[in-house]
Amino acid sequence: MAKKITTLCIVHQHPRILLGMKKRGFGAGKWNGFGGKLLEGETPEQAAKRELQEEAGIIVSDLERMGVIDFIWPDGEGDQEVHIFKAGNYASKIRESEEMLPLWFHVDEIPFESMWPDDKYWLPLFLEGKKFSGQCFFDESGVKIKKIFIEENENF
Ligand code: 8WW
Repeated sequence: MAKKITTLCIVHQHPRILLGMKKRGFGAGKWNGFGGKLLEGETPEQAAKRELQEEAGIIVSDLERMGVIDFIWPDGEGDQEVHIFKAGNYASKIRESEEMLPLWFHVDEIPFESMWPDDKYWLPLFLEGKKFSGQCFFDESGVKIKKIFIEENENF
């Protein structure tokens, strides 16, 4: 089966970032960026913009592609190639949706204990403006990462 391509977008207005509490579906109960699957014919950037509008009610024009991570699961079913974007300015007003409850966090108070366990490895790179790529291998429970490899890549 082909690996799913998904997106993740975090609004960064230093010293704060916008995250959302996922209210249902995959990753429910975790704080995360906004994103999800690509619709047919969409580029990752187009999908990231659409998901920000659907999930947080905001419109962004400029996205910076910060990294790509392969999430690899034991059964192969949940494998994803996630394209991670940074947004700065946005238009319209942030609103809650059925998927997400958006909230600003100070960069020194990011709720890593309520986030996917890999995020603590790459989010600091993201916040420093460094580009990265990586692979994260999960066990069945999704709690432990068996192995992780993240690297900065100037040629990304
Ligand atoms: N931060 N998976 C993208 C997504 C894909 C499909 C449906 C959302 C992870 C983060 N996000 C995700 S999935 C986000 C909804 C992760 C494993 N570690 N870390």
